Amino acid sequence: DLIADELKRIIDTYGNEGILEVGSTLGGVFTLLGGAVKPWGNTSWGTWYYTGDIVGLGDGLSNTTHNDRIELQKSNLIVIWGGNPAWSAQGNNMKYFLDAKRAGAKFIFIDPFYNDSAMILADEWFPVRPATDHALALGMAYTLITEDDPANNPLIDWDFLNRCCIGFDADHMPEGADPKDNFKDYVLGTYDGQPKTPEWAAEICGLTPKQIRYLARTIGSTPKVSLLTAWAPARVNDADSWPHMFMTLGAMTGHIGKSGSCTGVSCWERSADGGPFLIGAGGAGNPRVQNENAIRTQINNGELWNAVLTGQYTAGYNDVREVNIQAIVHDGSSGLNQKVGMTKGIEAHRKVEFVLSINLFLNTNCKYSDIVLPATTQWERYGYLKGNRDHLIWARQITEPLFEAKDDSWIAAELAKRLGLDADLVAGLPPQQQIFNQLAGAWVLKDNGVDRENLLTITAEDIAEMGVEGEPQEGRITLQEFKEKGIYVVPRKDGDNFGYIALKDFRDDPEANPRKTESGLMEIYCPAQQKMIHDFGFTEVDPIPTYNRPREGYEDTFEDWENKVKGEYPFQLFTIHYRRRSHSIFDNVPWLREAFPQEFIINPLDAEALGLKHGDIAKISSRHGTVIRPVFITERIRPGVVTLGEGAWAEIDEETGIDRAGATNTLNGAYTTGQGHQGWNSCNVKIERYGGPDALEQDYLWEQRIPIKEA
Ligand SMILES: Nc1nc2c(c(=O)[nH]1)N[C@H]1C(S)=C(S)[C@@H](COP(=O)(O)OP(=O)(O)OC[C@H]3O[C@@H](n4cnc5c(=O)[nH]c(N)nc54)[C@H](O)[C@@H]3O)O[C@H]1N2
Ligand SMILES: Nc1nc2c(c(=O)[nH]1)N[C@H]1C(S)=C(S)[C@@H](COP(=O)(O)OP(=O)(O)OC[C@H]3O[C@@H](n4cnc5c(=O)[nH]c(N)nc54)[C@H](O)[C@@H]3O)O[C@H]1N2
Ligand SMILES: [Mo]
Repeated sequence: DLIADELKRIIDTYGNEGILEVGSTLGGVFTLLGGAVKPWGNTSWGTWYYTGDIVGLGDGLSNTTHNDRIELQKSNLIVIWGGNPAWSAQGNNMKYFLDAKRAGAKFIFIDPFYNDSAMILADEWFPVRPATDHALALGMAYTLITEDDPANNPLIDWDFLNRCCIGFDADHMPEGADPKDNFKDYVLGTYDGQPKTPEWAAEICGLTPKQIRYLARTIGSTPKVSLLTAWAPARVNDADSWPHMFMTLGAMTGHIGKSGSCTGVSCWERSADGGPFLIGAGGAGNPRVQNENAIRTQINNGELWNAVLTGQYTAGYNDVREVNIQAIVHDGSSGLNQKVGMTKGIEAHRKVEFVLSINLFLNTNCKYSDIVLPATTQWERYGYLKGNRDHLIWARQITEPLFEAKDDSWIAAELAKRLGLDADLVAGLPPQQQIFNQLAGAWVLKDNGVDRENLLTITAEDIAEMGVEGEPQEGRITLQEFKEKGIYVVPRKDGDNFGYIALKDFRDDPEANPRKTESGLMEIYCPAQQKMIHDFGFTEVDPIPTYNRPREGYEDTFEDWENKVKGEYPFQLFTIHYRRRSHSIFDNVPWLREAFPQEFIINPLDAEALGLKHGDIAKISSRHGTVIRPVFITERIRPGVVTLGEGAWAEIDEETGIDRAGATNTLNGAYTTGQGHQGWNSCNVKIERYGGPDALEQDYLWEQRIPIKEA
């Protein structure tokens, strides 16, 4: 009743633009109510989101243009450029990398941190500075161009560049473009007077010129290379041209579309295994909730909290609009903790008239809410289906709902009733029916690799037992077997019909199998990308992948970059996805806190200079906020660079404003750049000694956020 009254009041007073919905479990309610303001902008993929596709590398498969896990075993060399599958892959995809290692592949890691994946796989580690990968790649491109000798030392795949790409050199520019604007002349510095030599790149990226040449020569001369990156290097301010650069490097070295060779993103559920899915669940079958008259206002994540505070946001190029947000609804979100600029975010939450959170736990936004509703966890619900390329998992309920927790659908329906909306439509089908529909629709590819068959045989008794409506059907395994095992894995072997060599059709015959670009080719010169970035209205890029100096990258650690005078924030922070939790989820679990401390990782040289000993408490400040955390000293991180796992639950001291928990978005500032992604791995900080180990109690000993201590 309280929530319904408050939402009504806000809409009556300020209109639908008075409500900001960060999350989606009440999506149907807001749609029927006439809409709410939504945040926009990619999180996970960084700049791969739009850029990978528009330049012609991405293929709609979540930008995963890498080969499948069996092809991976045929590579001579696997480059993991900013990726840590041991911590962040969904599932045991490290096994696929280990299979490749056992089959003889050599591994190179390009990462500021010698991560756990590198510890297991790496033959060589190149500790690049964060947010400088583009400069490194340009230095490599220079080496390839100047050292390539088709007869005696072939490093560049001219056949691929000439047949499959436009824009590499003056002879391959699209009609109407100035031939001087080609990539090769940019790298050589023909017209801008700045050759992008390994020496030029070294100054920015921190590898030596010798290392940069070695990387170029090795990748250029090795026959079969999987050139893989995860999303982290693209979650950097102003990195819109990075995917373009990565594609260009792959195209130059020709590691695209061949057995054992590929260039693409290998991350999360797609780590080490590219290609279309071989198995999948059916749809839940819920009716669509639609309302043509609902408002469509969207505000970019980078200026979301600022828009709440100032009443202005960017809607496109030269298009600043007014908005008056007076309610924030976190329906299944950790948006306050997880979006850039949390310090301003907290101010914004305090400024508005009403904040509601619906969550499984009392996370950060709950703390700054007027009303919190406890939702059931996945363990208290009927279950769900989830998978990856060759797995499907059926997770089933393990407990009845605890205490007062209610399903999101129940909450939405109860609210809808009070707002005079169609509660049944908003709630969707009963949970059993939704799961049944997904099971009945589950499919798996037949051995011929083309046709689908039902995954499950379902009997009339199964249907009666689930208490749902449906028809019996024939499939590969019985419902009972799937229920017992909880998982089905598509069997794989070399030579089966499920193998995947990304972009092979394109390489073999680009005319018959064009990319989805204007030219149908890979566009090293890409006007469409330039226009798209321009139209977002934040920053600009060139049609070729030129280097853009990122805000709060390495260069910004200097007050005077030309004369190399260090500034107030001399260190670079990147915020790794941490093994203790999934983003902010489970950060409250004391066992996990004890097992995987929220430590600030720093190199011994830096620690010594700062007078920090292992376990001391460091005070880390950026232009946007301050945290304190124990230090972990290790040579596994390069000097000048520090990391802190993202996702800790902020614990801001009301008096000092210091965050004791080390929530990284206390430090990450909000910027709007390029395509409106968030640049979490570009952040400048200063570091001071705060005290000895006793200056801050270990977080696993802290009192938990449990509001109801007794039943
Ligand atoms: N500094 C920094 N920040 C980052 C990143 C980074 O690298 N560095 N990474 C970013 C990335 S890639 C991502 S994807 C985002 C993730 O950002 P979020 O998705 O906001 O983060 P989560 O912590 O996963 O929050 C999900 C919330 O939903 C709740 N929840 C889960 N299931 C349900 C449900 O069924 N019903 C309801 N009502 N609630 C539910 C969980 O308890 C949790 O509080 O974080 C981003 N933030
Ligand atoms: N345990 C756990 N797993 C997760 C998640 C989680 O929160 N916890 N989140 C999931 C989600 S939503 C996502 S989007 C993925 C993200 O997965 P990734 O994008 O792979 O995420 P990260 O762990 O941030 O970074 C991977 C590696 O990149 C390095 N790195 C960081 N910045 C740079 C850079 O500028 N250049 C280079 N070369 N390397 C850099 C880091 O040191 C790290 O070793 O992880 C998923 N998996
Ligand atoms: Mo993500």
